[in-house]
Amino acid sequence: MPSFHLTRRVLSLSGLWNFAFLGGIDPNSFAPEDVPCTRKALVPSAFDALPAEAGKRGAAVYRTTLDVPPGCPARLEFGAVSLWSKIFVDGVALAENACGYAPFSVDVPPAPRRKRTLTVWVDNRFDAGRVPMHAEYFDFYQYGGILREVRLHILPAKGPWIESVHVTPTARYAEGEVEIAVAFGGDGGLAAGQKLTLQFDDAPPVDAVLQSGENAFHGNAGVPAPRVWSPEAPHLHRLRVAIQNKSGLETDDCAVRFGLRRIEARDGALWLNGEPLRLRGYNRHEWHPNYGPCTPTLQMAADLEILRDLGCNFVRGSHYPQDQRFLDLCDELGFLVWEENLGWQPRRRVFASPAFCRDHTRALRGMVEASFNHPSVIILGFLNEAETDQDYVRPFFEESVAILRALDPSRLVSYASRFAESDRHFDLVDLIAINVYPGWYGSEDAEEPLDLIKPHLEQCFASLDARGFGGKPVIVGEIGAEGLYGWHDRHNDFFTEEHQAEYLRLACEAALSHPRCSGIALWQFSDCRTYGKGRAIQRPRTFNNKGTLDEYRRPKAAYQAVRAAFWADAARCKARQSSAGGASPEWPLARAS
Ligand code: ADA
Repeated sequence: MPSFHLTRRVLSLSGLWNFAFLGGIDPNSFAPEDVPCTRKALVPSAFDALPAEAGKRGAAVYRTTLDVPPGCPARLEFGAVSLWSKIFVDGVALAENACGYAPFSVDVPPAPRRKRTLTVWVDNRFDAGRVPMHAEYFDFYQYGGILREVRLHILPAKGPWIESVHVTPTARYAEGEVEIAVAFGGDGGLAAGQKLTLQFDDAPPVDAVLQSGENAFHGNAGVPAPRVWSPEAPHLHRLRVAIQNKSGLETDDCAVRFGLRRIEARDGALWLNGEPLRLRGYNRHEWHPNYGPCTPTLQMAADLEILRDLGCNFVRGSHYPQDQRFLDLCDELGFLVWEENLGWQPRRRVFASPAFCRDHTRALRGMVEASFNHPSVIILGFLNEAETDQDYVRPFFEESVAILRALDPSRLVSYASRFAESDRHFDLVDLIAINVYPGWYGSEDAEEPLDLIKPHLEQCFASLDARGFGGKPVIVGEIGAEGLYGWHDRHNDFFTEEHQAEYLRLACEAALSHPRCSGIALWQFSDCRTYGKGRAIQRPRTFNNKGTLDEYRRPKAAYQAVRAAFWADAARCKARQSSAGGASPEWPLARAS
């Protein structure tokens, strides 16, 4: 959950803003306050998902008024602005951002007046120099606009304020032990006479022990009446942190929600709270034809209800940082999430761009910071399907893994690879994720393409063991085939619902019966828009039609096939676990590397 506050004033800026779509102009050739914004646009929304600008690319301007008490600093918290954006307050450029899905924040310096003008330049044109993290060859449509909520934080005129609160369950999470890290912003640390209080749930607040002047607090604490978080019982706790002045008045506060749980990768398996874990789920794009990437919370909740009905406990948030509302729902409903940074089959020339490396790191940091306290997020990923069969990606991958581990050592790090048998960097990750499409891509010469699925998966698992990765858990990060909703044909050939259903049935069977498989994320939950350019031949309707549901969430024939496979697997895992006393799984078989 984004932080919540009782003392600090935090305003959601959701609503109608003044707006202008300018098309193909160079945003740097205009002073933002000179642009007349004669229309209104809803924030958050994607302007090019709505009828007037559907499918258009170009620059747009959003403008609104901020109400900031004179002399107070403020902070703007942007959930996501896509693709490129530049933020101005009172005509002064304060920040630029070039990762369309990553959260970021902008500090607004104090001013003597109350009314301030916020102008956001947005540009959804592809430009390898300016927005190297985005490209038109991706297999999902990238929209423009202020895609997620914007919040305005009013900060205390005289610091310090609470910059962040991180709660990490320790190895003694079941007894309620957590590690707390609070960072202060503003003038540095607490002034003489100020103190920091910590309050779990409805327990009385306690004083944190720290020296005045220290600009951070770090310590372990015990959650009173602790309850463990799990998919079956997703209990959440709350920590509220406040700064009090010497008269006992609160000058700032910040509350976060967290869960007591522990995720581990060891002995070739995944373990949640000390029990073997099998992941069953889907890759999901945040997308709906009516709203583009700005789906209403109701749709997110409906999607999770469908996933639950399908027997899933897992969502891979492909291929970008997730909307905080979605993660909140996953926390509350008990779903496990792989969250990843934006990246889609980046090639060599992309890695050569210093701007790409800078933006990728920024986005990685923004993602980890925003999601730090979500118990649902168990895996942090980056760069889907880079050329990891090559050595040139190594320094970048080493650095990204190191950044993730430094920011958050409590979660597993991974990337999805399309080189199951020739990937050169699996040694870097905690969990191996292989994306495979046997019997779909490259099956032109096969007599019976569906017969390729099982042997291919077996070969991938065997090759991983043979290359010394037997000690690492493996999941199938993607597998799937297209099926066009409503398309039936006596031949049951490619693109029919029946072919897709059989494909997914065989894929689930082959993966979930394999002793080395810790889970599967099918490609994909629901159909989504992609680009015609270059891909139109493979992508009827210019949609990626590998959804088990179509874009309106109407189930295809594959729905029942997956549902049967997932529920049967859940029952099998449960039976095995209880016969093994929960501690020693028959699957996945731990193999020495
Ligand atoms: C890839 C990719 C997905 C999607 C899928 C497909 O491996 O990661 O985003 O494009 O294949 O449908 O081909």
